[in-house]
Amino acid sequence: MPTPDKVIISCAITGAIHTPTMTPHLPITPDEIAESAIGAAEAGAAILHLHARDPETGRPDQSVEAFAGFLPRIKQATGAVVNITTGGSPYMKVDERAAPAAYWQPEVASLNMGSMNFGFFPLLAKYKEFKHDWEREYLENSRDLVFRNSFKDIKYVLETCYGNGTRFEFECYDISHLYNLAHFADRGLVKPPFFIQSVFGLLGGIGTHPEDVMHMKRTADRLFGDDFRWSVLGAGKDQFRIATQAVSMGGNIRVGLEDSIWIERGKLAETNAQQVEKARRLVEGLGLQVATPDEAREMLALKGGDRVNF
Ligand code: KMH
Ligand code: ZN
Repeated sequence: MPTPDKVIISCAITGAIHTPTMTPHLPITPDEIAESAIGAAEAGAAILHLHARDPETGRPDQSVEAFAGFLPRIKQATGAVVNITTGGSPYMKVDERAAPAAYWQPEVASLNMGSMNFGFFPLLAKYKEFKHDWEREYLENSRDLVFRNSFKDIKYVLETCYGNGTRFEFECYDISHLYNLAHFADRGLVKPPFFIQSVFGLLGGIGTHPEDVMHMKRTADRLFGDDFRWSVLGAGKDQFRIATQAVSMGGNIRVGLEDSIWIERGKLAETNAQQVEKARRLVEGLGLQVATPDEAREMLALKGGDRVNF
């Protein structure tokens, strides 16, 4: 993998793991998602990874129309690359999950590269009561949750979005997911450069030990050589430790309230921009530069911000 002189910062604005009770700063309504995303772009995020939520209950909403309230505003206000999730919530089926990316035709969409247990029930222990009825069962039911991404599911997402010129943020939660990506690459179903987002610290995926990060990187190096651009996200409290290790190894980074609600130990992040600013300081502190959206487009061979359906 070429060591980029520029570092792409992605920001994942709201996601589908954290629930409203966990932090008052989680963007939920279209206005909150738009404002938070614009703030993150202004702070230096070149790529904005977006989910949608029900504005009343904060529950993940993967309907096409749920994204209409913020996609145009984000596009008009920033030059950032829009990355729409095809992960939705891990409880959803792949056709529901892929629908928004298929319709809105973003430059980038996430693509989850393997099935896995997806346990966010440990979060239950931190909260005595919840604002909304759905939250407790959402977390509790993850004891018996398999986030399904069969080879057929992955191919479905590829076939549904590839024709639109959408390229992918390949979410790899474990070593086997890299081999799954290699399977599709070897058959010419995905084209390089591969934007590999290595996910650390989700219960059900690889851990957060520095050796885990090294192993993910060296396996990707061996499988993809110069054909991939490595990014990492550390879930929860490990977000910035993992980011620091990865940037020092030539990696790109993803932050955002989707993946961690914290800005430092025991202190809630009040905005996504706060985490992006911290990531920028980390990058510049190492003498590297934060990539602009157009530099990210160059590095990832993206189609351009105007060739979308919003
Ligand atoms: N929630 C992240 C750990 C997706 O949206 O497709 C991975 C993710 C998946 O962002
Ligand atoms: Zn996501």
